[in-house]
Amino acid sequence: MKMTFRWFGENSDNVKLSQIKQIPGMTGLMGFLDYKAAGEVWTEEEIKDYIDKVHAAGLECEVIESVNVHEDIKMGLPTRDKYIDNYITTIRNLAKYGVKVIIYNFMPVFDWLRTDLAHPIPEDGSNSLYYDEKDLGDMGPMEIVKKTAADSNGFSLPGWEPERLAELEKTLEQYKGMTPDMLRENYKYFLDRIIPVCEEVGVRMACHPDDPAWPIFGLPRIAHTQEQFDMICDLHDSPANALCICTGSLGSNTVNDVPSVIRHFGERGRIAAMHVRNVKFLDGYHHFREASHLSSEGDLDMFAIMKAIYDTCPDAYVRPDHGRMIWDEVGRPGYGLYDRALGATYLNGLWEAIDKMSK
Ligand code: CS2
Ligand code: MN
Repeated sequence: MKMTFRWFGENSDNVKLSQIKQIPGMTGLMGFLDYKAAGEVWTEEEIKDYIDKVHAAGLECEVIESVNVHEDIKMGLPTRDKYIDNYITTIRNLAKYGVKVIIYNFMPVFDWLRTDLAHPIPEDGSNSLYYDEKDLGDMGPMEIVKKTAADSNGFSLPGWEPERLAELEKTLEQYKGMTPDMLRENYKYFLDRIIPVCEEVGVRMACHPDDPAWPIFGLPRIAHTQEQFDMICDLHDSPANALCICTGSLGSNTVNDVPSVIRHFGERGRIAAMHVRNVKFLDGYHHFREASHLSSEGDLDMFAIMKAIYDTCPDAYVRPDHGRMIWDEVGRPGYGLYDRALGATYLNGLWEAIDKMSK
């Protein structure tokens, strides 16, 4: 297991590399060039610049997250080949600088979605990301996008890039009538082209689950249950066609038994990376908030999760995922320093205990 941290780059993060380096047991980053639009090539120069800074801070950068897939690829439009060519160039460029895993998702239009980015947690005075399907029903896609942008403390959030959302109405219209099978077919076309390149250059693609783990706004979504991930693995059978199991995303839906999903794919050698965080279910249908990482503060069993990783995919890269906003920090919602650092330390503690008890 390598414990890592998400960092958005010098100009886009309130957290400094020197601070990340001081978190006990932190080996490196899940890096991200947050200014790149989906479909653009990540140039060698940009990658080198980012990774050199990370190395200079004494951290590794073997994982890159959110090389976003252009909507034309997901929709299977004739223009997709150009964007797949670009994606392949990015994979090759990242491999040259030592990147071994690329985390991405195949969700139409939206990345993760919440109805409130700073929902007060009355028990301790902190706040966290929050979702209530009821509020979403009142809002509709355009409003949720505007609200998310307005509430993000001036940061652009991953998956919510302005360029991508400018054409929202048109894109939503284009997806009408697309079934999950059609989306899977487009996904296969993409994988069939990129995975042989990944095998050649030693990179593993890691698909992140739909978040929340159910369809939204009538869009097809195909990555939120074990059965669906089995289908994704079968689309192109290769260890390079791998997964990033995000416990909070999958765990938002009570049908998913997260430790058992980890064991299933870990045993099959398909887990390249893990996002580990906790969620707390609230009253009512599709209603939850994010919790601190500790098991007792939410509804996921973090010991069982870390044990499943230890037993079936001990080499996976792990990072704490979203944290609460605590200690008056002002930052990117979900991506402050303090609660994620506490999360990393707690997960490292679980790992140490599991490791010592296994010997
Ligand atoms: C991340 C996702 O913030 C998050 O929830 O886990 O944005 C993730 O980076 C993407 O889905 C991967 O492309
Ligand atoms: Mn995640």
